[in-house]
Amino acid sequence: MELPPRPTLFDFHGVSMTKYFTENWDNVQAFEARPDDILIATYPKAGTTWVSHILDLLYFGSTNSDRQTSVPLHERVPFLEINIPSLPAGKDLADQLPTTPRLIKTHLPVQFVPKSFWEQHCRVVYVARNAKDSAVSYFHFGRMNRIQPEPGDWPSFLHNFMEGKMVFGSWYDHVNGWWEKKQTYSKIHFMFYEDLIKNTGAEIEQLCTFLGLSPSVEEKERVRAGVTFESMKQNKMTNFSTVKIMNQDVSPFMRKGKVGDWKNHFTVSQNEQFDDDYNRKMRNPALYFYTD
Ligand code: PPS
Repeated sequence: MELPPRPTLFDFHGVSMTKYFTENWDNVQAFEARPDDILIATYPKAGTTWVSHILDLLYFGSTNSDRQTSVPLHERVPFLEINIPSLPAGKDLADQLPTTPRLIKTHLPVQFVPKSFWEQHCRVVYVARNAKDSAVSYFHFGRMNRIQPEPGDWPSFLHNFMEGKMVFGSWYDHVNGWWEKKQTYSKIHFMFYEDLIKNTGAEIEQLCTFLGLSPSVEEKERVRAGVTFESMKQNKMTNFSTVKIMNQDVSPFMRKGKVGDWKNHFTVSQNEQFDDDYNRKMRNPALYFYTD
């Protein structure tokens, strides 16, 4: 496969985007969701892959072992809006999913989600991660992933993050937008990466309640053991090692998987500026993130 060129950002209906997520726009918007589809929505680097794997194991882990050993997670849980030359479009993969339910990933801000998901009252699992660790993870992802714009150096990347000049736009708008949606649309389960790190088992329990699943104790334990950072890092079906556009020698996809790695990247002055800006943009005390 010929590697695609790195894209540039442009303003797309008020959100920074690249051609790899906008060129199939009309088809994506026309996606026909089914009532039992489950949408996994996140700002990039919030734990999408982790939660996708948890859901895939909860639904299909005990019934179909070939799926777990030979189908990469990004095919089991297609990325709806992705459209890269010489690879199948995410929308087509989603259309062709043979499973019930269909698990579908998106990074779209809430206002861009195809309307059929709301019309069909689909369940949505939204995962949020604190802004500082999200920025750090996104920076390293930009270094290793050819379909991201050139990330530049860390200070300029952080500046752009604060300005919302990232693929899928502003972290602040994304998280606030989905949080507001949750106030009026009851079928959103809003999760935090930091809670998953702190108590994976309890988070899996809550997911099961939201999804109406009642796995046995043994099944839940199997899921928990299969989704640890180390296990997903070793697992070729979840570590993206089969994906050519990512150069894992530059930075592995399963990089650190920690809360607080931002402390190894932010200078004292960057942290102060970030906090000032953050406090202006994130005024809702109910939406609180742990950063340690
Ligand atoms: S993407 O490309 O937007 O879909 O990335 P996403 O999957 O949302 O986020 C990648 C970060 O999640 C970490 N990760 C995990 N952390 C802990 N445990 C598990 N099991 C796990 N799986 C993925 C991954 O390491 C990325 O974070 P960083 O901080 O870069 O390590």
